[in-house]
Amino acid sequence: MTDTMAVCRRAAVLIAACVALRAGLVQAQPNLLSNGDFEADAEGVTTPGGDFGAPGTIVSGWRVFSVGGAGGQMTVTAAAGRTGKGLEVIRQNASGDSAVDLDDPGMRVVIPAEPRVYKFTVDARDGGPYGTPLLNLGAQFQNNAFNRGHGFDPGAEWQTFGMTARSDGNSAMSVRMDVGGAGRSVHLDNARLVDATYGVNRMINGGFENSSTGLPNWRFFSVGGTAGSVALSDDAASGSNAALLSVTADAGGTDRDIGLDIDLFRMAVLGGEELEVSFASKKVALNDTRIRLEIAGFNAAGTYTGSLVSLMFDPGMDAYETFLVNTTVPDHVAFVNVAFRVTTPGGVRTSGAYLIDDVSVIGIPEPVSLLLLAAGGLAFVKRRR
Ligand SMILES: [Ca+2]
Ligand SMILES: [Ca+2]
Ligand SMILES: [Ca+2]
Repeated sequence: MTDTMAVCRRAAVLIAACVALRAGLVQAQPNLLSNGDFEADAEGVTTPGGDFGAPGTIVSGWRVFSVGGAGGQMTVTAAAGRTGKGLEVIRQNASGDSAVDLDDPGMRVVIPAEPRVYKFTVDARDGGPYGTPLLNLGAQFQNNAFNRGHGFDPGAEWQTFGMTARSDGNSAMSVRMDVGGAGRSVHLDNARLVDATYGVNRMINGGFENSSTGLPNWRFFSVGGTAGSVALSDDAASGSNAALLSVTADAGGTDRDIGLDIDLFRMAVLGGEELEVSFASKKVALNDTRIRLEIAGFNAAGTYTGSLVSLMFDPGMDAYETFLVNTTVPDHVAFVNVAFRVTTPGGVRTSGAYLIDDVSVIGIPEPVSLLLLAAGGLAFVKRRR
């Protein structure tokens, strides 16, 4: 065998390893939270009343606390469970602070000491004596500048809410759930924190399956005199639901704009990384239109820095088509918005309607790091023999 052939054969083995690794990466990541499903403790376990701080001692795997007269109470109960038991969180007063979190030296999740992306999701519904207009989800880091939080309004039915965050390069992080002010309560279950740096869809509710009544983690916007709507449709590319974006009028003032995006819940990204973006779409209205995917970049301070992707697609009316785009994140970009708008073939926004489903944004390793990972994987296999 010539040297060239040997090199090629080795390269072929590595490429095969890369393909296998890539397939492996797109599998579910392990939940980094212990007792995220709240099944570890007995039915009826509850906090003591008054001020308390209980890292890992009342609700396994979590710190539950109430300070400054907040009147917090957390109870493990099947009544609060989506599957099995869940956690009921009540807060009586606006004063002080009360939450379920991991922000204690003995509780934080150990993570690699390098910038990575994490995805935190939880199932929630209004419950207990009050319900709540606000469920706060947060990610907490040693460098507070990296802390991130988003507010959601749970309804009567279970929905899955979530967020992404960039880690600060330190080796531990916390997540937090609370209900803010006075006279509020929520039922929580299936809290999940995964490393979403590679091979994990970072979109929260990208398949529109997180709710049977609405589109949590999305925003429909219509400003400047435009008119339209977004609704769940059961004409889905996969699962039970898709989003139906209808634009009935795109005329009005100079500030007009209309579409579907995640601007309130921008996705965490890493400068320099490569993203694979895909979505499925089907045209609904008869007129000759396009659907435009726009990925807008923002720096760590939240300032818009330019567009990463602005492309028009032309799916047919008979069946869903899936579109795939790769993009490299500029170094200064820390968050992105993902937006869909309806345009003419010439790119001018116009009336029209599209079904959208299976929106996915996945970080993919660069070929070099993929090769290193594959080589590391092979070395690991060798060592275990
Ligand atoms: Ca459970
Ligand atoms: Ca509510
Ligand atoms: Ca779906």
